[in-house]
Amino acid sequence: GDLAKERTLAMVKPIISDTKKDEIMGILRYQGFEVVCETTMKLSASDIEIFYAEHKGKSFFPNLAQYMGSGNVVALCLEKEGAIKSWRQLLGPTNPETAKRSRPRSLRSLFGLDGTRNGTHGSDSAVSARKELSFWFNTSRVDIGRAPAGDGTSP
Ligand code: DGI
Repeated sequence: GDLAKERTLAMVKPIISDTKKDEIMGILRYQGFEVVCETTMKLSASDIEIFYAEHKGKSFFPNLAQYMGSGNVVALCLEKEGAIKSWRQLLGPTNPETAKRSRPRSLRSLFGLDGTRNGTHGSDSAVSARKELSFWFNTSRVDIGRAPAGDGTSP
């Protein structure tokens, strides 16, 4: 294809991680995503405040934090041409109820439980993919790509 290979951060969130992980791995491989690396961890409250820092203080944050700390999270570094946008498309809308109506075959439609417990995650941009991959993985071992110009990390 014409698109550059990209890496993005995916998560299979609690509850779903115990029951639907293998099914989701099958779907993502069928859709052409390569799993570069994978780890499973139960996040602490402070981990969740770091990962979801942009949402701290919002009305839904307590529910989000409770859910994300309620069990294992599977984190995946996925690679594909145009991976960031492609994975967001496979996820579907943030709210599973919306996803069921507009994108019935999306992962959040198929596996999400409600607006908080939507089951799966994907980075929404190249900047957040770098940030989120570096949260989960040792960046001296996992190539997370070049820093976009102007974020202060380029030479
Ligand atoms: O990038 P997304 O996960 O699609 O969405 P986001 O970054 O805006 O929000 C992060 C997570 O927080 C989302 O996956 C589910 C939860 N969330 C977002 N907006 C709401 C919400 N949960 C509830 N209950 N209500 C919301 O409005």
